[in-house]
Amino acid sequence: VTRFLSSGAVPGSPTSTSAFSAASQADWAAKRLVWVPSEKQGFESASIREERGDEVEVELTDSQRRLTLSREEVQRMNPPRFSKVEDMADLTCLNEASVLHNLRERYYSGLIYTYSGLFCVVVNPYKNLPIYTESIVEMYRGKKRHEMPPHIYAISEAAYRSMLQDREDQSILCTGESGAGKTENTKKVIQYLAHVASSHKGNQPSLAISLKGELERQLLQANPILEAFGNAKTVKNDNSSRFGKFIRINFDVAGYIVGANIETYLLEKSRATRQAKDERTFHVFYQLLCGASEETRGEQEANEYRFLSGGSIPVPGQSDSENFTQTMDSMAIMGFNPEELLSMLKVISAVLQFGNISFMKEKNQDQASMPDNTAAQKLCHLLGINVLEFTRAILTPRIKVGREYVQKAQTKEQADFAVEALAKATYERLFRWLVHRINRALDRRQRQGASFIGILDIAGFEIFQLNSFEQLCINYTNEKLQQLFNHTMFILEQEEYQREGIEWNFIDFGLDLQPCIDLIERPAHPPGVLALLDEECWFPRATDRSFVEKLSAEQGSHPKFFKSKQPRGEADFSIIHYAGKVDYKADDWLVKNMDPLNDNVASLLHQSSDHFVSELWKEVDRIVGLDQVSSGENSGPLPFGAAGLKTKKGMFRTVGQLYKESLTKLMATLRNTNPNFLRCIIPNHEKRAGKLSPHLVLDQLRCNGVLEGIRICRQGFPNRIPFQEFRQRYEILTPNAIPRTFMDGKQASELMISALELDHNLFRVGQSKVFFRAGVLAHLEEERDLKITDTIIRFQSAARGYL
Ligand code: AOV
Ligand code: MG
Repeated sequence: VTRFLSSGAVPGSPTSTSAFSAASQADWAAKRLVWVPSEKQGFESASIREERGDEVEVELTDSQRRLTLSREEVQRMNPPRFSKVEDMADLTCLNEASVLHNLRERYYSGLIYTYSGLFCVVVNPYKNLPIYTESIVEMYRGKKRHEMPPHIYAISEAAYRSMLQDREDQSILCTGESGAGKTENTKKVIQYLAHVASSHKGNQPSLAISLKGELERQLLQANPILEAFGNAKTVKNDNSSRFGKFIRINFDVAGYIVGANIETYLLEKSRATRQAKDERTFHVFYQLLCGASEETRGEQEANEYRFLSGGSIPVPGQSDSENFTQTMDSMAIMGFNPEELLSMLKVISAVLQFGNISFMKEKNQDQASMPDNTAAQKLCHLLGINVLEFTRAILTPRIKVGREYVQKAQTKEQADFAVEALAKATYERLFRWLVHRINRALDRRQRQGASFIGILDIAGFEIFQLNSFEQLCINYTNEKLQQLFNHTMFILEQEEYQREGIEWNFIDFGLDLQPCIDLIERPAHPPGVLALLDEECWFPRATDRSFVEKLSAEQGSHPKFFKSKQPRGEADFSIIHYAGKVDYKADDWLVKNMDPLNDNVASLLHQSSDHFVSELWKEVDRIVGLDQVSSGENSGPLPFGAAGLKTKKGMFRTVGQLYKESLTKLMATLRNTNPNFLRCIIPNHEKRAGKLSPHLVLDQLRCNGVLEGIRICRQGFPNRIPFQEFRQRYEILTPNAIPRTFMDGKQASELMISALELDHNLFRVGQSKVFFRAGVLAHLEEERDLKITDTIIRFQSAARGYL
């Protein structure tokens, strides 16, 4: 088992690795090995043959082919003793190639976790490794980070200890693209904490078996439930989270769990009604269709529902009917009662039934009609509303014109739109209720927590061919998180330098991201994307097009903004995010931002005879009615022109506003915590174990700031060695510098450094360590190797002569 945790090197310190003989080190030094770019492998190994000014001639190790490259293209290789290092900050040659090489070597040895200075990188293994058992949890319990190989448990442990010791709230932030492993690791954090911080075990020897308390058991069930309702199979991930979440676990002073709370963000509700090819809607729909009794689910099959675009698509290795049982079990453990379960299932069925309502165009008229009301009857039965009232509310809703209400016939398009919007809203409300209900179960204990650990699992940065409003929100979130990351790293670096008394002016790289964040969230002078979108939503006869025009007029000269060259081209505008340029298409943004609903039907639902349904629809005052959007010359289904608004502008919050507010709140919470970052990396897009696509990994390292972190590191003095270790390892290079008598570490190190005649710009001497620029240690290593080989050779010949 430990094979999957450690490479055999002594954890934490590459300098104590003796796996490489002096001879192999010397061999390495003589070859002058470097990494050169390679189409297939990302980088491949080569040795320098000749250097001519800015050019270098190299020979590829594998093919012996010779190449001439510019000096920037070749990256120095680390000495062999740095092979598979657990912390990449220890690498002396800090470059992209070495980082990739190290991650790859470790990955192929089943070592998926690697530190990079202050944060941790994990590469998705796509297979179950035996590293998450309770005995491994026990191994990490109470250990310091450097005492054990890198692991999500080590991060959880560090967060837990630091919460207890420093009385500071903690956060664990998982980022990475779809399928990278954020959700899996989130679950491991909870598993770890539920195990080590349970008040129901361990220190009570009377309990023979380790029984988890009810709270811990419930906490562990929260994820399966949320996944059933909020996850779906996408082309990228068979269990893709279609919402973001922040799980906050509260602890008492003694470190026992006293409760938990879950905050969710931006459920992708459109999935409830439409799915792309080869994708599924939320798992729970299939679970219901496969697992529930006929009585509960009705008699229809998956391919008879229009909202299940692909019919029944199985997920490899998963059984929907078994998962149904598990979901139901989890909800039972969570304390849901049978009525609640049945009510939820009915609402899920209702969402499907919405899709089976179909409208016709009346002859010679624009007006919609509903010739067959079978589906509507089923729907209304499930939702406890009157079918005639429902039909009227859909086909001829009452709309306020001036001071009076009139009935206005709807077109087929309008009726279809209304039904789809209602289905999505119903599902979203069900999801919200579910989260609320889980929170009630987890947070019911009255005891106030002393401190908390928050675990964030959100969608990572997304760049598709064309990107919509959802991607803007996701990328905006990632932009903010990256800013927090850069800022944190900067603060911590700065503190370390200060502690060591080193003069160094660090630049806050968090500031680099501010212009892009402003471009999105700035309220005015000039307004950013979200503010302009809001403004346009209230503007008469506004369209997605007029929004793009205003945005281009206001932000056209912003350095992070690009207006599309062709006005009707593929993209409408582009934003230069920290992770790359993203092309956005503004179709339907006004509708997505306003999220209008047929408020006639909403009021019916609010008055439903079914208590559960009326509870779901109790807040109807925030709805923007369909009547508040009038026809225009737009391409979207419902062009805007906010005529005669019933809902006052001040009361109503747009989707963008709500999102910005919840994000602001989240960031404020995170800023008050000590953040621990986990960067999840997807190794390939085929969901395959044992395959690492180098360019895919490099792209992610670029996006998630690992390489950026290294760039920042390189500006300072990334390698640090305690005085004692420095002297032990390199005194061989300065044989007569230090007197034989006792001397303190700092003084000895200073004498050695002056004997080494290092340029002052290459090092700093702190209070307990020597700090070096990137690459200096590699140089010292080479020198040391030559010296040792030399000594060995002399010793050998001396020995031979002696014989
Ligand atoms: P995500 O959360 O980052 O994607 P997941 O955590 O759902 O990704 O991981 C995707 C799949 O990869 C899982 O269903 C597992 O099969 C596998 N996997 C990930 N991490 C591990 C691991 N440590 N050990 C074994 N298998 C793993 V998304 O929610 O789509 O952004 O939106
Ligand atoms: Mg996920």
